Amino acid sequence: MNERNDRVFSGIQPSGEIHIGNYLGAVKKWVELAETHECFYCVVDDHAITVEYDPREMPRQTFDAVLTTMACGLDPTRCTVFVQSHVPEHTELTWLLNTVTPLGSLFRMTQFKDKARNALQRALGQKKGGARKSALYHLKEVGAQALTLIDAARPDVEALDPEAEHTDEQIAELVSRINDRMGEMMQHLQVGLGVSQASTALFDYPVLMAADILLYKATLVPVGEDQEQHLELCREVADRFNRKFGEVFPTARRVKGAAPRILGLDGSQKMSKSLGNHIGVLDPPEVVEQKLKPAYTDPRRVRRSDPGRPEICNIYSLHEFFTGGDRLAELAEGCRTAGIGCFDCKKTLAAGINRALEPIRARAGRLRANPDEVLDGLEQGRRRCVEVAASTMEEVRAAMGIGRGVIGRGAKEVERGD
Ligand code: AQP
Repeated sequence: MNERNDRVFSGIQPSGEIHIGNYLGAVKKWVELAETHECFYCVVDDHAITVEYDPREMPRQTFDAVLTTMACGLDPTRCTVFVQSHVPEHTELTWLLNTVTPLGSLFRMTQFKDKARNALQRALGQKKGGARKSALYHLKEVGAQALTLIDAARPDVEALDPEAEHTDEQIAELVSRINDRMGEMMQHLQVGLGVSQASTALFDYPVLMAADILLYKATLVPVGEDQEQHLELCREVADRFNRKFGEVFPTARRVKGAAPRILGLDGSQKMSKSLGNHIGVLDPPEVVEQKLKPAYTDPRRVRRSDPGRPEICNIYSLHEFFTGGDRLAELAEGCRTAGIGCFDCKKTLAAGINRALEPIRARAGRLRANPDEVLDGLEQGRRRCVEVAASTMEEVRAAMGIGRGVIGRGAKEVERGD
C-alpha cells in the first residue's frame, strides 16, 4: 500500500470537554490528514462507558463531542465522522479478537492501571452511595494483603541497628531494600485496589480499540503518545489473528500529532477530560484566563524576583504551541532573568490560546444553531462505515469458520458424510 492508499482511523471519548491536549495530540492532525487520505473519525461512546458515567448525560456529551470535532475542522463531506455505538460491528469484532488476545498482554497496559486508580479515588471521594462503601471493603481486603508485604520487609528493618557499626554500603543496601518493599506496598495499595474494582470492559478497552482500527483496515492512527501501548497491542492482536486464520488485517502505525503529551495545569498528570486539569477548546476567553492563574509553574520560582527555568515550566511548554517565534525567545529570557513574572507570562499565554481557539468557538456557535447539519454529517458517516464494516466482518467470520456465510458449507459436508 502506498501512502495515499493508507486508510486513517482515530477516535475520541465523549467523557467530557475536548481540551487542548486532545487537540494538539490528535484532532489537529486529523484535520490535516483528511485533506490527503481516506479518514474515519469516531466519537467512541462504547469506550466512555467502561468507567462510571451518567446515562442521562451521555447523549448530550456524545453530540457535543461530535460538534466540537467538527468545530475543530472535521468536515463530514471530506472524511467519515461517526459515533462508535451506531456501528455495532465494533463490539462484535472485539469479541472475536478477544479469542486471540492473551490475558498477559492486557495486564501490561498502563492506562488500565491509571484509569482504575483514578476511578477508585473518585469512588472514595463520594460522600454518599454504595461506591464508596464497596471501595472501603476492598481497601480492607487489599490492606490485609499489604500487611503480608510489610512482613517481607521485617528482616531488613530488624537488621538495621542504629547502635551497630554499619558500613555505608550496608546502610545503603538495607535502606534500598526497605524502600523497595515500601514502594511495592504503596503500589499494591493504590493500583491493586483500583484494579480489583475496575470493570471487565475497562480491562478489555485496548481490544475494543484494536477492533475500531482493524474493522476499517486502517494503517495510520493519529493519536497521542499515551495510546502507543494500545497500538502495539493492536499490532500484536492483528498479527496473532493473521497467523491463526490467514492474512486479513494490515499493520497499523501511529502518526504523531503536534504534541505527543500535553501536561495538565496541575503539572503532574497528562491533561485529561476527567481530571479537571484541562483547558477546553470551547472554554470562553475569561475561563481560559481564570484556569491559567493557579496553574503550576517552576516550583523554584516562589517570588517575582526569583529567576525561572523555562525548560521545566509547563506554562512555557504551552507557549511553544500558542505564542509566535520571536516572542518565545523573549519570554524564555524574561523568565530566566526574572524580567517578567509568572502572572505576565500566563497573561500572554491566555492571549495566544484565545487567538488560536477563537475560530473553533465561532464554528461551534454556528453548529449549535444548526444541529441538523451535525446529525446529517453523522448519518452520512454511519452509512459509509456500515459498508466497510460489513465487508470486513464477512471476511473475519469466514476466516474463523463462523456466521451465516459458512453454515451452508457445513451442511454440505454433513450431507456428503465428510
Ligand atoms: N494530554 C494529552 N496530550 C496529548 N494527547 C492527548 N490525548 C489525550 N490526552 C492528551 C489524545 O487525545 C485523543 C483522544 O483521547 P481520548 O478521548 O480517546 O482518551 P484519553 O486519552 O483518555 O483522553 P483524556 O482527555 O485523558 O480523557 P479521559 O479523562 O476521559 O480519560 C487520543 O489520541 C489521545 O492520545
